[in-house]
Amino acid sequence: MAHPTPPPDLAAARAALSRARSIAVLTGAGISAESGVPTFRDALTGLWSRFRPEDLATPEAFSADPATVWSWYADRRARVASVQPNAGHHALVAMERAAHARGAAFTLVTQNVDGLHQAAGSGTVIELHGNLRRVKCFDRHHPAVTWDERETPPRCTQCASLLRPDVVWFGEALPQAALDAACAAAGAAQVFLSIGTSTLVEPAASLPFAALQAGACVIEVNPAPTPLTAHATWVLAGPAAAIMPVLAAP
Ligand code: BJW
Repeated sequence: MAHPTPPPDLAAARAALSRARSIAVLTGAGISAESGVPTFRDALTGLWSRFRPEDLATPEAFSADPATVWSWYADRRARVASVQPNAGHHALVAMERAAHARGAAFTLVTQNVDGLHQAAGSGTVIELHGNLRRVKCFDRHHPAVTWDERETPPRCTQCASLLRPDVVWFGEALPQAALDAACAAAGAAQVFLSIGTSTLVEPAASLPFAALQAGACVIEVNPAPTPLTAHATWVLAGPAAAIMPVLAAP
């Protein structure tokens, strides 16, 4: 039986990806939704529909109530430890391998803190907002490898400061090397793929616009519109786990 004709944006996006000599990808929470990791801003299921970010995802919140913030992140850490990458993550691994096989540059930038791109087998992953699986101390950023789960929060063995998740909270600077690499990739990309992000949180939200300004074609994969949608070259409206395998298929 013949394959159905793909919709025009999908066919055009596939063709652009297959020709591009440099591809940059930005992912957000939506790519992990089908792995069972909640997004932040989806109306019914997003974390921020139940919790206030200023109570949990700021350094001020941690200083005011470290036990609550530590426990909330400990729950999330336990949850991501039990989930698996989905077809969207795996499609990006295939896309990276295909790009490298034909000598094209491929840069994967993620806002996600769940480590699922690495679990799927993606090569270099630029993490803009840290990683939930890592822990560091609040005062001096000493990394912690083991800690006592009975303490909420435990203390740093080097300086006795409280331990916190190694993620980027509102008002905190992103890791400079990661941000520099992401900006460079956006500026050099011929095709920029924005997947599963609301395109609301800066500075990550500016990356697809920087790519557009530098002359890239921008593909958005998202079931809902975002501030990028009206500007994207091609919009693929739907869940990443369904669209990405089609986009990455040889
Ligand atoms: C699917 C799907 C499916 C669903 N398939 N898709 C300029 C202007 C205005 C404000 C600012 C600005 N510059 C800085 C700011 C302030 C702030 C900011 O951006 N605020 C805005 C919200 C107004 N930014 C910051 O504070 C940043 N820091 C900073 O700029 O510092 C400057 C500084 C410099 C020097 C010294 C000191 C400071 C830091 C931002 C940190 C963000 N942190 C979080 C929490 C991480 C830890 C944790 O996990 O708890 O990062 S917030 C949260 O949002 C998380 C995410 O990475 C981030 C982005 O969210 P994302 O991934 O887009 O998820 P959602 O839920 O928003 O969207 C999901 C999307 O998926 C939706 O569109 C769905 O439709 C879609 N979807 N199912 C595909 N199956």
